[in-house]
Amino acid sequence: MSEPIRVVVTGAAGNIAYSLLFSIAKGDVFGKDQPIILLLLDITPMLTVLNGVVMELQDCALPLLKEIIATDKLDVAFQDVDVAILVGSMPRREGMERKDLLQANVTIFKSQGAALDMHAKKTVKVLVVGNPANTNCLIAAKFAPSIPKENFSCLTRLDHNRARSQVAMHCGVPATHVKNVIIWGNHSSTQYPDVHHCLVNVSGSDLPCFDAVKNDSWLKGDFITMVQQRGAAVIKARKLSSAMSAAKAICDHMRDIWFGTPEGEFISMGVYSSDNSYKVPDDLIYSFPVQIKDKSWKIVDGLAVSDFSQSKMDATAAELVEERDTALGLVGT
Ligand SMILES: NC(=O)c1ccc[n+]([C@@H]2O[C@H](COP(=O)([O-])OP(=O)(O)OC[C@H]3O[C@@H](n4cnc5c(N)ncnc54)[C@H](O)[C@@H]3O)[C@@H](O)[C@H]2O)c1
Ligand SMILES: *[C@@H]1O[C@H](CO)[C@@H](O)[C@H](O)[C@H]1NC(C)=O
Ligand SMILES: *[C@@H]1O[C@H](CO)[C@@H](O)[C@H](O)[C@H]1NC(C)=O
Ligand SMILES: *[C@@H]1O[C@H](CO)[C@@H](O)[C@H](O)[C@H]1NC(C)=O
Ligand SMILES: *[C@@H]1O[C@H](CO)[C@@H](O)[C@H](O)[C@H]1NC(C)=O
Ligand SMILES: CC(=O)N[C@H]1CO[C@H](CO)[C@@H](O)[C@@H]1O
Repeated sequence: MSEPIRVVVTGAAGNIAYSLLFSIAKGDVFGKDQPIILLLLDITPMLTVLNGVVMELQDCALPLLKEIIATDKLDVAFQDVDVAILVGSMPRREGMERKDLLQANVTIFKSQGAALDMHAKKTVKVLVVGNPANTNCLIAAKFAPSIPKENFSCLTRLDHNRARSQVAMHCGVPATHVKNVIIWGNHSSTQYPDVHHCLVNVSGSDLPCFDAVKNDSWLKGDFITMVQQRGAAVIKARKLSSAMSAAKAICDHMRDIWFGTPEGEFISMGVYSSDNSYKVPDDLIYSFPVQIKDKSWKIVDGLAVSDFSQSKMDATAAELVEERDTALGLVGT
């Protein structure tokens, strides 16, 4: 057995973490022979609840889980971590304006970025889930200048999985037979779920998605809005935001960072833009199609982009530019 790795999860007393921690601790992400030390961060008023989560993890009697450290202190939580999954963010309260929420959220990610900079391993892989995920991720990266920006990513894998599953259900095939959907941009209702490069395995051979689905108006209309608004639909039905599916997507995302993406396939994640790929402005965390090998990602280049697609990709980029500039003003850089 190898040395244990140290994995911190923030918002550890919350909804998503309740599903996520079990999957990580039983080996779904880092493999069945990788021992794990879990560091669990939440805010002081949640420590009692967090202690209940710790008891349940102990009661799972899992062989890979070597130690659990629950804390409300950033320096303890981020000490020597190999992986940081930042789930916790500021819950919306009655009467809070959008700007107040953004202020509250970016303040959290500024201090967590600074703590990563001081205490984490320089090779740490940081995944930001808490909303607004793209902008929070950018802020954390900016306040951790000693860690490469490439090591920061934000979650759009849930949107990716939603798109994949909708196409699969439409074609009557398992979700694993649908590959290379793309989520472009912000993790919000302006994201662009793109199936122009998606392939569907129908009776043994890969068909372009449009040929497999045989309903262009659905793919260019209702399919896109359904994926964009799926989060809101889940909240409306469940009175809580997506948690089981978010945890599954976090596991998929981190497993791909750790072990790489399958040959010939790409997945979606929010990563740092720095080479104007697909005309996306630099210095954003923007969701792109990426392939991962040896724990490094690369944006898939050379994909043909129609005018229809480019306009949607530009719109979600514009939203992120605006949010970044507001956020940077709020944290004072
Ligand atoms: N990117 C995505 O695809 C995606 C999907 C679903 C949810 N989300 C977001 O994930 C976040 C968490 O969702 P949830 O359902 O688990 O929420 P939740 O409210 O159940 O849990 C959040 C937890 O974070 C904690 N927290 C708040 N501030 C913190 C801080 N400064 N440090 C550490 N912990 C802190 C809270 O105390 C709480 O226990 C939300 O922002 C949600 O919008 C993102
Ligand atoms: C800040 O986080 C809360 C809780 O996750 C979220 O509801 C809110 O929309 C976020 N703020 C912004 C500006 O997105
Ligand atoms: C970008 O997406 C986030 C959710 O991650 C959302 O809270 C935010 O409002 C969006 N940005 C803008 C400027 O609308
Ligand atoms: C498609 O799926 C079948 C199993 O149903 C598998 O045998 C085949 O190899 C797959 N084809 C491709 C191109 O992935
Ligand atoms: C295509 O999808 C739309 C929904 O977007 C549906 O109303 C229509 O019946 C579908 N057409 C065919 C031929 O299945
Ligand atoms: C995912 C990723 O980009 N990881 C990189 C993090 O930084 C180290 C250097 O500190 C690189 O070796 C990794 O490839």
